Amino acid sequence: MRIDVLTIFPGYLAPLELSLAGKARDKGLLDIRVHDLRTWAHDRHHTVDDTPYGGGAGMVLKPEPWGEAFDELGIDGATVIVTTPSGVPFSQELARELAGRDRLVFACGRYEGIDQRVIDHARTRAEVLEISIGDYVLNGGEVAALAITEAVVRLVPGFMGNPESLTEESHEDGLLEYPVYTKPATWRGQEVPAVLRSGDHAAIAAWRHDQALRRTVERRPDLAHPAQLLDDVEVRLVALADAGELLTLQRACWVQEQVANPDVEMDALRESLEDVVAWIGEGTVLVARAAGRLVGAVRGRLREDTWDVGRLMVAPDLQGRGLGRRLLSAIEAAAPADATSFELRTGAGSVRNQKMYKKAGYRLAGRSGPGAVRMTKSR
Ligand code: JD8
Repeated sequence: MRIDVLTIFPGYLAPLELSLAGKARDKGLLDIRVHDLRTWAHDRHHTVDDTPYGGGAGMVLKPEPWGEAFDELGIDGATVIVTTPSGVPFSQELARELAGRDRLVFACGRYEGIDQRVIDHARTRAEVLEISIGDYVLNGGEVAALAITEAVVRLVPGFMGNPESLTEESHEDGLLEYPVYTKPATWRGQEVPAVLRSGDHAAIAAWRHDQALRRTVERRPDLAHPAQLLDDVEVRLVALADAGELLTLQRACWVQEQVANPDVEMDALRESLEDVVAWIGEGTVLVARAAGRLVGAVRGRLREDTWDVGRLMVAPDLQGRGLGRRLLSAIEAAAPADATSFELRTGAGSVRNQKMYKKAGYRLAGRSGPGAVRMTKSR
């Protein structure tokens, strides 16, 4: 792979000499060339910037030096990477894609950026990718070019001494890294987790996966597959602050119920936020949260000696994974001593719900108004 970097601060790319890229270069796997853009600014001061058309603060990098640099480097057919805060997010997936390219040309901007015509012109000759390494503002594109280069080069076949290690990494298998330890076994009163010294590889693998999952759900719920979110669910009493999310979840869940039971009038679909605020103050209401998201809820109210279970809801994308059963068990456990039986109502057409309730020991106990059924269970 050949990598050219165009910048007005070539010294910023010096680290490429040192690290992995340096070794790849020695192995002939990589040809990295860093170019000072001022080489193509021919006035006495090698001017590369000027004031912005339309006014405003700062300076803009002039187009001419870039054009000449592109001509001399021959960017035709290459992949030009413009690092910019307005670029597409860089990712391991994009790194894998770029690792398959033969030629990358990094255009590192400074000041307020590069004259847009440079990028539009490059698009007529090469694949151009505008990439950002994160939602924060740097002073130039060099640091991003360094980061992208390291992430890409280490994926180039033949580069990593042990390509195995690539598969187990964060963002490679969708989970964050598990904690790592080395000798000594005890340090400042802290022990290395015993499982890691057990020699039981299955247990070690399970522990590592569990640790990686916990970290991912806690730190990067956006990376966690919805199902994985359920590995870390907290079930607690409702708080007033939950009301808005509860209303939203209720409407999402009862749209499904309405579809399954078209002739049934669904109060839950017609309730306002005020209605929800009112009923979360009655009886017992439990909510389930995973990675800061309200993913389920249920309520219980005492009617004479019956614990009336209702508004059992699980986020549609998380249904069928046992959270409903867990919430049902939790609300039953919360029933006051005077409750001698449990009762709930569901749509006559809600086959999946009825199946889950039957598994939980409920039995059909007749109709409950048009299109709805009652199900009861003795305590
Ligand atoms: C290229 C000029 C500075 C940015 C005015 C501050 C990438 N993730 C990222 N954050 N920032 C950059 C980045 C910043 C750059 C340039 C990349 C060229 N600047 C500008 C706009 C506001 N100054 C980046 N990749």
